[in-house]
Amino acid sequence: MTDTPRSVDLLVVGAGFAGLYMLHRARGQGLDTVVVEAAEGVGGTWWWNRYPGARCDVESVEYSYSFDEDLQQEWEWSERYAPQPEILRYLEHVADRFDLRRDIVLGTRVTAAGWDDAAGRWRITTDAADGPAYDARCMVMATGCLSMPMTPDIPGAEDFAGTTLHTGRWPAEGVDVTGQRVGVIGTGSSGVQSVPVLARDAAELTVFQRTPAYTVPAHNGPLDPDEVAAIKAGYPELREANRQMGTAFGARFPPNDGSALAVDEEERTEVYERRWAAGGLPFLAAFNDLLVDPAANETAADFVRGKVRSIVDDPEVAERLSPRQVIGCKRMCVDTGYLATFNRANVHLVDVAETPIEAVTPEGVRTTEGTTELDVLVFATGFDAMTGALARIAITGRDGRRLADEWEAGPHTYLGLAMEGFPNLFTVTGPGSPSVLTNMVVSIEHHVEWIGDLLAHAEEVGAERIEADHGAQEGWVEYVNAVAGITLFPTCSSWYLGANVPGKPRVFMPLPGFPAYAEHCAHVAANGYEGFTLT
Ligand code: FAD
Ligand code: N01
Repeated sequence: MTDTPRSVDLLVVGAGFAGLYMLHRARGQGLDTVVVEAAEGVGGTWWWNRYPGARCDVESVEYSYSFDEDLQQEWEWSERYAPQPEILRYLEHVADRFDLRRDIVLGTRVTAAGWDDAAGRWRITTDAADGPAYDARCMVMATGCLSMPMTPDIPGAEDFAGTTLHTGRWPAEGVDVTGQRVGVIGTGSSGVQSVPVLARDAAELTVFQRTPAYTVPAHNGPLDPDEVAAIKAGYPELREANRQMGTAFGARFPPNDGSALAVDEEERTEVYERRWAAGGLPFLAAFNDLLVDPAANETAADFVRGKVRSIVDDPEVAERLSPRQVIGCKRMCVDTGYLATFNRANVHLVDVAETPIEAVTPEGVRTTEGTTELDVLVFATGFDAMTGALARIAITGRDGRRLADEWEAGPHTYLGLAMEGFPNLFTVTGPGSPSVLTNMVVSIEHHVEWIGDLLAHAEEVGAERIEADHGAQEGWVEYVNAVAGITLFPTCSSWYLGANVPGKPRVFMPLPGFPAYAEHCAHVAANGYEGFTLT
């Protein structure tokens, strides 16, 4: 670390969708801004997650920035759900197009940030041996909700003689599994996307499943140029509709405003069949009470279990692949041929809820039933979500308050954007905001613009410090808990609740429902940023 810190108006941590746009926006407001990114390239999620089959599950034409009309008109998406390399190319293009790279420091992890109250500045340290430390008037944590991979602590894992991989840290040069015996632990979205692709090349593929996932077909394919032309012609309207979040998700989820229980079984099944045929996450918008009424939810869950039985040839395998938890309670998966993959002779399913993993040995994975010998072991075991990346930075606010202590019993934020005790520090898609329950690009653009407006307002009124009030923050935490409590989300062990991380407090972290959230944020701004103290 060099002795002289680099002094900036704004330091942004992370160069994914959020960090890139924050830099562009802040520069546009005349703020001297630097982005510090741990990866060796821009792109965030799409730089790290290079596993075979990785792609978005919100349609590409919507899972993209709306802030620049020329960009959205000129960029051509190839498929309904773009594959990872294409989304990465898009974000690299954005970095080049808006000349962002000159203010992005790559390969550098922020390790600590401490608020110097006398100076009114953040003092920031990184892991760079020869780079500068930073000091900044403001900080924006664009560190990502799903950027800190989780590998379970399985005895013997370090002794495995073959290749060990995590889907969220897949090597850029790729991995050739041709003729190899591959094991995949985990059947969330990453497992569900990678299994069909790995199965094509591997000699044998064994899937170690603890909880079966609900998965709906993507029906992915090349985009129809006429459809794209129509979307582009109406892009401003489509983006605005998504921002209004009339459908609660920030993407075209044609809503059905009726209850699943208000129609007879025949009509209900017809609705589900239509949604299944259309594919993707809008399946969960088939009726308006699927995420609030257990009986309504069960009708959708039962329909999907019926599909599992119809696709998977072996009835015992189908039974093991049939989820029992509330549908949507864990993030639903969107797949390309996942269930049918289990009809292949080289694919095997091990139910580790029934026969738990005891250890990883040099040869493979040992369950209570025996050892599966492997050449490659893939952990598709997810992330320390929403707070994981923030928790790994030693953040110390006013009066020496440590974020780690403040969040010991679960994250406390105001609007998911700021924390009391931590002046001039903002989070994009932080806990307490809708974030992962939405099309995240819509949420990210909303947050970046809202933070940008707040910084501009502070400048206008001559304020140097912006801090959330204790009462506003605690009221917000209560509100988030109350809204989550109306839904079925907290009813199963999901990463939304932190249940996948040993010792993490079980608190439902995202806020369901964007429309009310966006309205609330607009109201706060219109009332002179009520709930914040500006001095
Ligand atoms: P990220 O893209 O996660 O970027 C955060 C960056 O911060 C990372 O590059 C990380 O290295 C960096 N960072 C973190 N801590 C530090 C530190 N201390 N110092 C320096 N750098 C740091 N969402 C959707 O809405 N639709 C989808 O289809 C979708 N598909 C997904 C597919 C996968 C495989 C995954 C994992 C997630 C997906 N998501 C999807 C969620 C996705 O994370 C967001 O859509 C979006 O990419 C998040 O952008 P971000 O900039 O907020 O965070
Ligand atoms: O991670 P996950 P992910 N032994 O946490 C299992 C986004 N995303 O990377 O459910 C055995 O969902 C765990 O089992 P259980 C999306 O938001 C999107 O797949 O805890 N198994 C589970 O099956 C998504 O939700 C896409 O019982 C163990 C799996 O590992 C989020 O990222 C693609 C285990 C983890 O699933 C995370 O998805 C990829 C153990 N010890 C990601 N520990 C798209 O499609 C964990 N598991 C756009």
